[in-house]
Amino acid sequence: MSSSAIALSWSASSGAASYSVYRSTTPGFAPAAGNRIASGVTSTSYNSTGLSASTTYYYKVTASSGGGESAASQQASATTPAGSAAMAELFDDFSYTGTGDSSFRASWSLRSWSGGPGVSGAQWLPSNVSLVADPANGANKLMRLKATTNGAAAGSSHAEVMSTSRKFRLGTYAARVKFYDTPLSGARFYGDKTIETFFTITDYVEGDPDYSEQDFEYMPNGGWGQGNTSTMWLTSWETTTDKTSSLVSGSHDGWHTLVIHVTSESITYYIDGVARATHASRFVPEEGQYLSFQVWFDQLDAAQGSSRTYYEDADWVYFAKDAILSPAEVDAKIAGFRSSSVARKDTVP
Ligand SMILES: [Ca+2]
Ligand SMILES: [Ca+2]
Repeated sequence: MSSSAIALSWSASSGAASYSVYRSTTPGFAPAAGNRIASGVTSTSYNSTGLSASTTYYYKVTASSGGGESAASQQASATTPAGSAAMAELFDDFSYTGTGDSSFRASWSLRSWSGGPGVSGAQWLPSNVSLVADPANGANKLMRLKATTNGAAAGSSHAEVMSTSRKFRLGTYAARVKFYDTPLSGARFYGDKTIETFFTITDYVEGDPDYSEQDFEYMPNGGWGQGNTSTMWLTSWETTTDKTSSLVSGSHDGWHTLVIHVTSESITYYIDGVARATHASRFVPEEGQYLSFQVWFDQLDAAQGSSRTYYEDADWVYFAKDAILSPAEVDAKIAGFRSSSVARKDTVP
């Protein structure tokens, strides 16, 4: 045990295919999606990371088999020693005056170069990114990305915001993002296959054996073989040719907290505290990645010549290096930054 990690082990349960691990600082807690820190664990041990010093943590483990998830184990607890091992982390509340703000530009780059993905000939415009007041909280700012079209490639533009640093590999990634089914302006045409995203990515080099990507890609108007059905795609890439996708069908219009756990064994995607997909170890990135947001068109309804603008809003983004935080712990982290008036922090080396 260190001041930031506790090693857990338990006895094998007969018939168990895998285990889930739950953590809380509240004794007698009920295991739930929001306090799960691992699922699909096939060994009988787990290293619980991302802990605070001098804190008592409570754990429960469940076994999963073909028949579902077992009742939780007895509660176990341990208290971390005092220590100064601060976890490296990034938090950005997007509290900038505008995208021209030098502190914004130091951390984020706005794409202006053309090319894939998406509709060939569309532009990627820095002016499609702005900082707007949060209608729900006047003290809060949101980063807004827009994609506009008039049905023609030449009349279309996309948006991308990418971290200037490529240093994010193992750990917990999170963002609070608002997806929209209905355009900001103009009519919704289901032939517009719009993609609203939060993702991580290395530099794109065709054939690079260490290329990787972990994506939340929401398509409000369907696409990619899903007809007009709103679909969230959870995709991991290992090289530019090998990928695996998990689909969550249905509208995701509105605010969502998106979390990705990337360990040396697996990648797990959470939407609002619920684990939606776990991808195998070969998809785990070998190199540091960027954090990125995009809104773009994969296809256009070329029969419609009226102007329409699709969009998404990002409230904040967070990363904890080499530490796994449950979605509930991420929420507590964000609340802590805000209560101490931290709008941006980056201690990730
Ligand atoms: Ca890889
Ligand atoms: Ca914010």
